[in-house]
Amino acid sequence: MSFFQEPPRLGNQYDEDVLLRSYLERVLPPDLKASLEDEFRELGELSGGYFYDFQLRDWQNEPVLTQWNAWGQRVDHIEVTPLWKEAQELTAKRGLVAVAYEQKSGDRSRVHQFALNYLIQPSLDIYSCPLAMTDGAARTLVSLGNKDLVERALPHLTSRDPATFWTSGQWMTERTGGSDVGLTQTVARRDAEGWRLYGTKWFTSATTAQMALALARPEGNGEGGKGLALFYVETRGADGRMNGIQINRLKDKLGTRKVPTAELTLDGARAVPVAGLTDGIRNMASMLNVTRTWNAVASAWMMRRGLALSRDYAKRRVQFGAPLAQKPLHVDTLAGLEAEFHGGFLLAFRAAELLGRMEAGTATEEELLLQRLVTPLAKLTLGRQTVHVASEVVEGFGGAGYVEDTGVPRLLADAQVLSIWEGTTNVLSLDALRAMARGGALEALDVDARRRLAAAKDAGLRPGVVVVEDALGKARAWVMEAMKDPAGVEAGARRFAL
Ligand code: MFK
Ligand code: FAD
Repeated sequence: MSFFQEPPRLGNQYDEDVLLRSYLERVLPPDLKASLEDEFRELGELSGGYFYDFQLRDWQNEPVLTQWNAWGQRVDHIEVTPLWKEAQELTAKRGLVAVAYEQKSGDRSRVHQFALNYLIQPSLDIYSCPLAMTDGAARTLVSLGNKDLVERALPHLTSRDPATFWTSGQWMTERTGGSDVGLTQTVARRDAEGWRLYGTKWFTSATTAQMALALARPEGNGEGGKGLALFYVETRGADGRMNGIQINRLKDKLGTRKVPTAELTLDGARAVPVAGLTDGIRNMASMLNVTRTWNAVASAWMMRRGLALSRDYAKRRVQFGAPLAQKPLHVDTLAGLEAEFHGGFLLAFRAAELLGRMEAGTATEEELLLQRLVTPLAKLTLGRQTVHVASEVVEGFGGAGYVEDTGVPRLLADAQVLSIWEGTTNVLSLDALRAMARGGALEALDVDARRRLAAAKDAGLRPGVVVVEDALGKARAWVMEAMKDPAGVEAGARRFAL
């Protein structure tokens, strides 16, 4: 009889995730955890069942841009994939953004929100991209305290009703630079009715968003990031026509192919300054803080999905007389990846915890310093880890891992973006140095690490403690050396951060 290999299958992604459940047990008060358990289990079921099957069926669909209608009018309509349409409904109904703003889980609201997203997003084809930016925009409007814009946009960004829910874009990168955003060439001009933007935005993901926060230079302002201002833009007018915005094309990308990432021309787009007419980059920082935390947690959920598929496949694939799950070397390979994923998961959720405490106003001074440093460290570390883990996952499936309709290659192609967008590894390593330069952050990290090491020692986890102590010792030695040679600091920033 012919042989056919059974594909990998997923069960309930909450019940099967020992790490997530033990983590939530540790960080959520028992009553809160009990009250959220049904929600987690339902999303775990959808993620391993309905949406995973949908994702496999939907794999060939991609967003389509229609620039003109039959009568020659510019329409710039993007049709997203069927799965993305359902993801939008689900997001609103399950409060995948809203949970962080409702604050029903107090200073654990971010842990609650990110646990929900961690469970469901691996099956939603990077719909997390618009959600991260939506969340970042909501936080930025709240932080900068523009009352009119908060009243106008926040109810939409945090809505639980699919009919009124909005997503937001984040328009920073231009042809001149995505790292050095201070080179931005888009200008803002004031006329009798207000401000209008003129320029090109070179990478705008989730271009179906109803609004965006955009950087532009008010005419007459100086150069650099200080001369930029942060603007609020609604993408369409009340008549449904584009607001002085043209979508030139969708990018043809290595991965994230379900995400419509466009090049835009802004030709008189109406815009409203969010907070004054300078310091746009500083004002964008709370958005970056949120989206980089999403990026770190997204890296964790991508690693987890790859490993869940690999573990299941190892039970089904027989080579040399036994399932791979019984071959010591294959088991050892998966165990190494699992350990890497566990470390990454805990770092990403640490960033989420700190963000939640900062937003709820319960963070100590030490935690505020930690939050500023841990966010870039988590984003950059997990971004690199995920590429490595995804590559091993592909190899662990052998040739099937290289064949698109198994769904496995997509994991690697999508993982590669995590170290590029929201600031590359190098740029975030330099950001971590900047965070430390303010003083106190490295000390806060050291104190936090020592406290955790002491607890680990008490729990009898000696081998792990030795490894971490060694890494901390190296980091301290690097700082001492770096202080003697400031020129070497920049060159070594990435090694230090990782
Ligand atoms: C799946 C989940 C993920 C979803 C992803 C969504 C899709 C992807 C969308 C994108 O990729 S959006 C584009 C993301 N772009 C970046 O992340 C830009 C990367 N470049 C940097 O981060 C540069 O470091 C930066 C542009 C900030 C450098 O510009 P400057 O002009 O040299 O800024 P400078 O002087 O370092 O900082 C200006 C101010 O901002 C300073 O404050 P002051 O004016 O008070 O001195 C900084 O302290 C502050 N600042 C900068 N970075 C900060 C920050 N504050 C807090 N946190 C930070 N990270
Ligand atoms: P560059 O800045 O040219 O960087 C090239 C290399 O130089 C990198 O390896 C970088 O690490 C390195 N480098 C840069 N500066 C330094 C330095 N000082 N020291 C050492 N090394 C350095 N942007 C948006 O604004 N909105 C979006 O919605 C958006 N969506 C995106 C979606 C996708 C799929 C992708 C791939 C990108 C998206 N981006 C978006 C853009 C993204 O944020 C930028 O591509 C990224 O920040 C890097 O900028 P760059 O492409 O100009 O690369």
